[in-house]
Amino acid sequence: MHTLLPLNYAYDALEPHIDARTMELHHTKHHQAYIDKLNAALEKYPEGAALSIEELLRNLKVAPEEVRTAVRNHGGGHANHSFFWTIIGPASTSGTPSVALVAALNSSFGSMEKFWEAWQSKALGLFGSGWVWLVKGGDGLSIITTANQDSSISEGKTPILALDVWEHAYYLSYQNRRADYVTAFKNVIQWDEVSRRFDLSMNSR
Ligand code: MN3
Repeated sequence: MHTLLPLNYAYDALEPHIDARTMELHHTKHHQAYIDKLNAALEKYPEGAALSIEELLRNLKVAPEEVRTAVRNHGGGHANHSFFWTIIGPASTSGTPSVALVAALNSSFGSMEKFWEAWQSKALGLFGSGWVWLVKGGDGLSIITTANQDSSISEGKTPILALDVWEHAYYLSYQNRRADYVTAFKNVIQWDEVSRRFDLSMNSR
């Protein structure tokens, strides 16, 4: 059984960048619903119930066809949100990216400014609901998007940074102003955690 873990900060801790009501609904309603529907799907896939969420998403093809879409959507929703909660937090603890991560971003994108331009462009260009990711793959660092709740893990990538661009993540405060939400997101990134994820991705390949 997958369960909803508490956040390690209060729902209002990200204000004014992300409002408390959005955080509470997003965590207790949206994320919880993905978990409930994943658990329901796994009742019909006991071998999958024994796997970690990462193993499930890395091996979607082995899931029986009757539950594969549910595992992809709701397992992805669970994994994506679990990851997201760890890389955002209070602006007061945002910090800065590690020297190694900055060097890698400069190498891959030309400069931090160009990295953020590319990030913004991907976030605004994503039609409908989905996620923007900084990932490590066989070809190094890249920014990718996934539709719906598809996980970058299912594409064989290791996520380092992620942004939920479903409207439920920002609509109460930002309505149609996705660009303002993307800008606000930068204030609440927890760079120590993102830098740790980057280090792990470098050591795993
Ligand atoms: Mn969401």
